[in-house]
Amino acid sequence: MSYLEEEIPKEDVLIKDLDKSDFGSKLLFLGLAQTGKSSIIQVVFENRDPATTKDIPATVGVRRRLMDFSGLSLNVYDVGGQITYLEEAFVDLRESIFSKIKSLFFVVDTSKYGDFEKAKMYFVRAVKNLKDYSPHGKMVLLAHKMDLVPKEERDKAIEFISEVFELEKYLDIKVLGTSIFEDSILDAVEKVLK
Ligand SMILES: Nc1nc2c(ncn2[C@@H]2O[C@H](COP(=O)(O)OP(=O)(O)OP(=O)(O)O)[C@@H](O)[C@H]2O)c(=O)[nH]1
Ligand SMILES: [Mg+2]
Repeated sequence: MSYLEEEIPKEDVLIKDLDKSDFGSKLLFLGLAQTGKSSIIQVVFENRDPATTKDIPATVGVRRRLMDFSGLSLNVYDVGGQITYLEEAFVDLRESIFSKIKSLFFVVDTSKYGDFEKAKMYFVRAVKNLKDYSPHGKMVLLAHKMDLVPKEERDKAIEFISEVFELEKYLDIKVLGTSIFEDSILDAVEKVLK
């Protein structure tokens, strides 16, 4: 029996056995805690009202959701950003998490300059793992929560993030300013999935 014929839980599942994950295009959301990963997933793919995302609990472990979006079947992985879960994803679950990725969204809270260096450590590890396990996977850096940055400072914020993350080293990784309260998040996801 193929995987698709099995009962696939459509709702959120906590990942323990990742072997049977061949369904649709795999997207991976990574980033430090509270940067907005689960909010993005729920607003973009599940039409959640952005104003209600404050109630989303911190993600425990790695969650996977199967969904349809613009005619695509998606297999969306949401890794809890607390250090324990990140380490679990980068070490114990590395191969399962980083294999067969179509798009990796690395999410940074643009308003939290103080966290950039810590985020960068995981960013660099994510780049390496993607290269090792999904060489054709595409990665994008989301300079998220842009609504918290005054409009006239947004270009500067993007420039600063590009410098801190040394994006000149990774010519295929773009940085996109996003917010769940603006069209920018949908535009960014559509651009990456194209
Ligand atoms: N201002 C602003 N807040 C946002 C945005 N996106 C998410 N948030 C808020 O950020 C907080 C954390 O959101 P989550 O989606 O739970 O963050 P997470 O990255 O999934 O966190 P972990 O599961 O702990 O890794 C919530 O209060 C959201 O409402 C955004 O674009 N702008
Ligand atoms: Mg979360």
